[in-house]
Amino acid sequence: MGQLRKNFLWGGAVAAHQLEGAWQADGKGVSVSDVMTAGDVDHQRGITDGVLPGYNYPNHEGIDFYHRYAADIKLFAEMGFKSFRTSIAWTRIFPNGDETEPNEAGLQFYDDLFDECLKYDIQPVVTLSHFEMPYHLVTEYGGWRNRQVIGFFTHFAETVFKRYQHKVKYWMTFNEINNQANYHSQFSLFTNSGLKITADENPEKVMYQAAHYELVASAQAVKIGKQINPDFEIGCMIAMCPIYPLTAKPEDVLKAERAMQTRYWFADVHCHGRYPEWLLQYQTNQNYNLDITDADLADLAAGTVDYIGFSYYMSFATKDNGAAELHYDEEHDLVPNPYVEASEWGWQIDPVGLRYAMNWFNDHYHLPEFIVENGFGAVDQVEADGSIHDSYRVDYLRKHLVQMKKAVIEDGVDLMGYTPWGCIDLVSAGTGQMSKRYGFIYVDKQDDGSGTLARSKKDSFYWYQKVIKTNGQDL
Ligand code: P53
Repeated sequence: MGQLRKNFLWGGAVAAHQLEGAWQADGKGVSVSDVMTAGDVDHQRGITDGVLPGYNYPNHEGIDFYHRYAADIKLFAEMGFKSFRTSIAWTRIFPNGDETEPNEAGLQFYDDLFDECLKYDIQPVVTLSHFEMPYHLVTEYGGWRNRQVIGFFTHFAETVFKRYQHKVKYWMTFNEINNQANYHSQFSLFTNSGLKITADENPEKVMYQAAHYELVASAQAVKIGKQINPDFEIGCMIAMCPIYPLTAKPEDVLKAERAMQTRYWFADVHCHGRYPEWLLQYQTNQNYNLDITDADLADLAAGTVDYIGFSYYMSFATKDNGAAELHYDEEHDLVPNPYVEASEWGWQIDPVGLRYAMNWFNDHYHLPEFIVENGFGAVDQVEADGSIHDSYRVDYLRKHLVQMKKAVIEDGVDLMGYTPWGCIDLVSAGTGQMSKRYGFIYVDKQDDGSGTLARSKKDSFYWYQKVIKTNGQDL
């Protein structure tokens, strides 16, 4: 009978820009997340031309983790965390992105942060790029549509690999690199790749070009990292939302298959080191003539990842719409799945889909997996005595852990760890809200920016503590 690894990396996940705040401290530059305003379930976040007066930019303060991390990590340790996933804000190290010399104060911050984790035997798991590239690379270079950005990124990667080679073993290159498969979304293109599409551009073509440069940069980073420390484990990070056919109608099944290909080819390149045939054919048929050199292809082949890091929140469903071309556009092609419920933000809750996803990854790539995000964004109610009874969050996580264990114990998936998202309440990436909470730890901060920033334990804190203590036996 299989079981969870003995050194299973139970923990929690965050991203620098969503909790650190201190957006200008100690020489930090402006990142793409610093020019994004607050939205909500009905209103997309705005992207302003630089930081302008009169707007609410929730990431500027975050939850002030930059100044409070020691107390927060102490709480993580109290829950029993074995790992803590965060990202390094590129703009703390290279404020503009194109400098040759790094900013020492930024490097020192992450030294201190990782030391604090290691003090409690908590392994840092570090994402290099999590929706926070330097804004200067957008305005001066056009974001990832520019080949020069590969060099800026690998310089950043090499700098932090060298600096933290004895403190960090687990790395990931680009967070949810495949969100931009939904190239109709300005949000995804901007957060993933710093892209602002102009009127004369084809957004799909620009996306494929930018993603190619990122994949080359990722592969080069893997190679550089292994030279610095052969014990590094460097993964990709894929946003996994399985896409089901709504019915057994063959056209619906084929549509869902194309949708899966369109959303997950990024993982093919990361894991196999080459493009899938369908995509090469598609790009040829579209006459995209992308800038993909033989040297790039050699880089991709030489820089495959060690493991698949992925987020899992929800599943999607699609059906054929009778269009002549087999195509997939999330805005128009996703349909509600009548067999599952959804969160207040419309995210379809599907624990069985997690087991499906883990099997799907395993069958395609035969690599270790790491669930680096999972969780339930919900509004929490603070009682008069300060307690927070978030049974809905425990219920969501428990159901997913049951399926996670089946994938390991019954299906033989090799799973490295589980780091649920937003282990402490933080700014939502999608909406910029505080009220879409994921944490085991509540943070007293509201959507309008008010609040004391005080931390308190929710019921789920004690539940997760027990889960970790029993290595997932007692859910
Ligand atoms: P929020 C879309 C679909 C799945 C995951 O999301 C996504 C997104 C983008 O919103 O993002 C990941 O905060 C991402 C985190 C993010 C988390 O999921 O919109 O890696 O940065 O906070 C949850 O509720």
